[in-house]
Amino acid sequence: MALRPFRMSDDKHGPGGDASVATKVRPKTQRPPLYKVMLLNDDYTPMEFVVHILERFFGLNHSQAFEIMLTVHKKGLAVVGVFSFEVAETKVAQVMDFSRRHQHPLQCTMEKE
Ligand code: TYC
Repeated sequence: MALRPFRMSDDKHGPGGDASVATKVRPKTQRPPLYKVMLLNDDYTPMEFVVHILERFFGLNHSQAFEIMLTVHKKGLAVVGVFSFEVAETKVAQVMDFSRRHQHPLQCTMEKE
């Protein structure tokens, strides 16, 4: 064949090209979306139970846990943490299961940040 077809890889100036002009390559990486995990207030779940949940499933110390519990109690809800989808989903499930097993109506939800 006298002529071969032109290929994009022949274009040394295009993306990923090797032209001798100094160009910065910035690979476009997508950050995974993050999810807020929120606790909702109710009139029945004991405060100490909520504090225990925050210590047990979110690794908060007692005073951090107490503070967030009070914020939920006063404001109606609070963000407990921000996680990847899978971790957020697991935290919500753990809180919901544990609360239900103890017959408390505590609600935990997640929302894309
Ligand atoms: N409002 C509850 C009470 O007075 C305490 C409470 C706090 C419940 C936080 C849920 O997510 C919650 N016992």
